[in-house]
Amino acid sequence: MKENTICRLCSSCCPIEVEKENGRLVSAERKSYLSREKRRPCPKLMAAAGIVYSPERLKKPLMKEIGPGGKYFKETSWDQALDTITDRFRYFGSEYGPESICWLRGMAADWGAPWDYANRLMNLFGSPNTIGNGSVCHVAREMAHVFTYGAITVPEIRDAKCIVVWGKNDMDTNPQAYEGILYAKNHGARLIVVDPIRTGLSSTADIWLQIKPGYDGLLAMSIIHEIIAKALYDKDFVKEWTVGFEDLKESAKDFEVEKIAERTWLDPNAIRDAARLYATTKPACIIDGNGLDMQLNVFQHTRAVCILRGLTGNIDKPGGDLIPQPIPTRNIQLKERLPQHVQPITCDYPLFNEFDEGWGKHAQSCVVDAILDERPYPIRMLIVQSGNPAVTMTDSNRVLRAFDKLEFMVVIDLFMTQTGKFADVILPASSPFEKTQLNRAFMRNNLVKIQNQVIDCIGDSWPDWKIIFELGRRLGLDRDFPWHTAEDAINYQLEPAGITVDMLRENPDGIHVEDKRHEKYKTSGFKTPSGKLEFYSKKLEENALSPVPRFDGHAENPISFYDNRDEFPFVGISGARSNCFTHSQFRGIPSLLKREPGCFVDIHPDDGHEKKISDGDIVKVETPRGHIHMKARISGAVHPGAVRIGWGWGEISRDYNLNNLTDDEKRNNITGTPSNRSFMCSITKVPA
Ligand SMILES: Nc1nc2c(c(=O)[nH]1)N[C@H]1C(S)=C(S)[C@@H](COP(=O)(O)OP(=O)(O)OC[C@H]3O[C@@H](n4cnc5c(=O)[nH]c(N)nc54)[C@H](O)[C@@H]3O)O[C@H]1N2
Ligand SMILES: Nc1nc2c(c(=O)[nH]1)N[C@H]1C(S)=C(S)[C@@H](COP(=O)(O)OP(=O)(O)OC[C@H]3O[C@@H](n4cnc5c(=O)[nH]c(N)nc54)[C@H](O)[C@@H]3O)O[C@H]1N2
Ligand code: SF4
Ligand SMILES: [Mo]
Repeated sequence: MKENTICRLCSSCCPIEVEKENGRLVSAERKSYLSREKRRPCPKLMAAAGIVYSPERLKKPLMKEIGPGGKYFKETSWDQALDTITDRFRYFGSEYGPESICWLRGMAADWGAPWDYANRLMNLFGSPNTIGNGSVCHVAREMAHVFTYGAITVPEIRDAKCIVVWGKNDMDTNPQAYEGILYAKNHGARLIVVDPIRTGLSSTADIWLQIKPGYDGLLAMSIIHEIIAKALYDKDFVKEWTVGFEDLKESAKDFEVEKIAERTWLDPNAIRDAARLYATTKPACIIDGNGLDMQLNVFQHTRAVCILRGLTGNIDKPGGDLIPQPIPTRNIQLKERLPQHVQPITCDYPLFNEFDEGWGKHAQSCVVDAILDERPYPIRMLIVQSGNPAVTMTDSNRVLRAFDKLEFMVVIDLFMTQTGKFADVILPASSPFEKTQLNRAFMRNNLVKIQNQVIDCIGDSWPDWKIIFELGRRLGLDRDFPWHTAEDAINYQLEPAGITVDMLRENPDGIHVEDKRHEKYKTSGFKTPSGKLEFYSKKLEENALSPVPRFDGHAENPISFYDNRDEFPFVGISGARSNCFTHSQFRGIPSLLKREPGCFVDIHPDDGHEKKISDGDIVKVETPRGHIHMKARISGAVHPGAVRIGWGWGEISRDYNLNNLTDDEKRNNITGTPSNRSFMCSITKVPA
C-alpha cells in the first residue's frame, strides 16, 4: 500500500507517495497531475531509500572524549547526552545569563512547527537567541513582499499567460513549479527569465535577460520606468489601491532603460520588450527566487520586483500573484514570556526581527559576531539543528574560528558533518520519513497538508520534536511541553483552525480553509500600515530607510569586493543547485554521487582562451577572504567576465568550500544579508 506524506529532502515540500515492504521504505514518488513519463524526476527522492538506510546515518548520541590520540566521539545514551546538555544550559544560564546560549537553525528540519518548538524552548528558558538562516534564504526577500503588500505572494503559475521567472531555477529546485510553467507554456503562456546563466529554463524563454549578477534592482527599476513612461500600468488599480505612485515615478527617473542597459550587461531593446510583454499580457505572475537573495541589496531589489506586481495590477488576481491566506493557528512560540530586558544578538536589524509574528530572528551572521567579536555580548554555547554552517555560512574561515572558540556545542543531525566535527555532543535526528510535522508551506496557505511518519525511526534516532520536548521537560518546563506525540502538539497548534491531524490524514490531498481566493483586498485591504499596496513605505521612511527603492548604500557596488576589481576581475556566482543534492547534503550517497561525481567552475570560452584554461584544468579561485580549487568547465552558459562555482561541495573537502570566498563584512543594512551569491574573484590555472 502507498502512504501519503510530504518530502522534506529539500525545501520544495513536494507531496509524495511512499511504497513500503515489510515496514521498510522501498521507493517514493512525487504526486503530480502529469502522467509518469511527463513528470520532472527528482534524483534525491529516487535515492530516498539510500538516504534513509545509509550506513553513515547517526544511530546513537555521541559525546566528545579526549584520549591519548586526541579528540574522538564515543556513543552514549540519550539520558546521558540530554543530562549533559541540560547541565550546560543551567551552567551558562546562571553564570552568564540565558542569552549566552544560542540555538542556530539550518533549513532542513522545516520552518513550520519545528521552528516554533525551538523558539518556544529558548523563549521559555529566557534566551532571545533562536536564529534562522533566512538572511541568506527567502526570509529577507519575504520581508520586501510584506513591506509592499503585507505577505509573500504565491504565483498562480498554471493560469498565467505571462510568467516572469526572476532568479529562480525551478527545473532543478522545485519540480512542481517547473511542471506548472510547462503546463502554462503549453497553454500559450509567454516566458521571461531573468538569470545570468543559460539554464534549462532560460534557454526556452521568449525573452531571456542575462543580467549581470547582483544588478537586479537596477533592471526592475528600469522596467518600472519603461512601464510608467509608456503608460502601460494598470491605472485603475494604481489609483484605487496603491500609495506613492508619484514618488515611485520620481525615483524611477534615474533608471531610464538606455542608462541601465550597459551597466546590467543587457540589450536595451530586450528590456523594453520584456517590460511591454509583462505589462500588456494578462494575467501575469512573477516567480522570484534565491537569485535575488544573498545580495547586498536584497531588500530594495526585491521591493522593486514586488512593485511591478502592483503597477500592473496582477496582485491577487487569477493567474497572477496571490496573497496567501494563512490558517489560523495558535502562536506557540510564547515570545511574550521572554524577559524584555535582554536584546537579541540580532539587535542591529530590528525591522527584520519584527516584520512577521512567526519568523523571528534570521540575521544569521550575528551568531559569528557574537561568538568571535562578543558583539553585542558573547555567545558561549551553541546548538546547531538541521544545518551545516561550517559549509553553508558566509566566510567559512571566520565561522570555523568562531566554532573553535565556543565553550560548548551541540549538533542535531542525521549525519556526521563538517559542523558536527566541532561538537561536544551530537544528537541523531530522524529523517523526514520518520516523523510527523506541520509544514510551514502548508500553514501559510491553502491547501493544508501534513507530513506523516511513514517508517520507524532508524537506530536510536529521534525526531526533532521529541528532542526539543524532552529537553524542555528536563529544563523544568514540563507544563509548557506536555505533549508526548507529534499529533498532540499539532492538534493543539491547529485548534483555532478547527482542523486535526486525523482530518488531515483522511484528506491526503489537503483541506481548504480559505474564504475567497482572489481580490481579497477589495473587502479587507492589504495588510500594510496604509491598507494599500505601498510603492512608498512610510514605515521605512520613519526608520531612516529609502521609502521607495533607491539602493542607497551599495548603489555602485552591489556585490562583494567590487572595490578590489582590478585584482579580482571576475564576477563569481554561487551555483548551481543540482537536483541531486540539497546544499551540502547527500555527498555520501553513492547513487547520487554517481550521477554527479564532482564540482566545477564554469568559465566562458573567451575567458578560458584568454587565461589559457581548458576543460578539466584545475583552477584556483580566490578572493580577499580565501581560495578554493576546482576543475574548470568551459561553458557558454555563463557570460564573459562571470564564472559559476559549484555549490555545496565543501562537505567533501574544505578545498571545495565556496564559502571560503564569501565576505561577511558588508551586509544589507535592513536584513544583515551578505553577498554569498556574487562576488569579485580571480581565476588562475594551477600547473598540472
Ligand atoms: N555561498 C552560498 N551560501 C549559501 C547558499 C548558496 O547558494 N551559496 N545557500 C544558502 C541557502 S538558500 C540556504 S537555505 C543555506 C542552507 O544551509 P544549511 O541549512 O546549513 O544547509 P544543508 O547543507 O542543507 O544542511 C542541512 C543539515 O541538516 C541535516 N538534516 C536533514 N534533515 C534533517 C532533519 O530533519 N533534522 C535535523 N536535525 N537535521 C537534518 C542534514 O544532514 C544537513 O547536515 O545555505 C545558504 N548559504
Ligand atoms: N535540488 C535542490 N533543490 C533545492 C535546494 C537545493 O540545495 N537543491 N535548496 C532549496 C532551498 S533552501 C532554496 S532557497 C531553493 C532555491 O532555489 P532557487 O530559488 O531556484 O535558487 P538557485 O537555484 O540557487 O538560483 C536560482 C537562479 O538564480 C540565478 N542567479 C544567480 N545570481 C543571480 C542574480 O544576481 N540575479 C538573478 N536574477 N539570478 C541570479 C542562478 O543562475 C539560478 O538559475 O531551492 C530549494 N530547492
Ligand atoms: S524536489 Fe525532490 S527532494 Fe525536494 S521536496 Fe520535492 S521530491 Fe523532495
Ligand atoms: Mo534556502
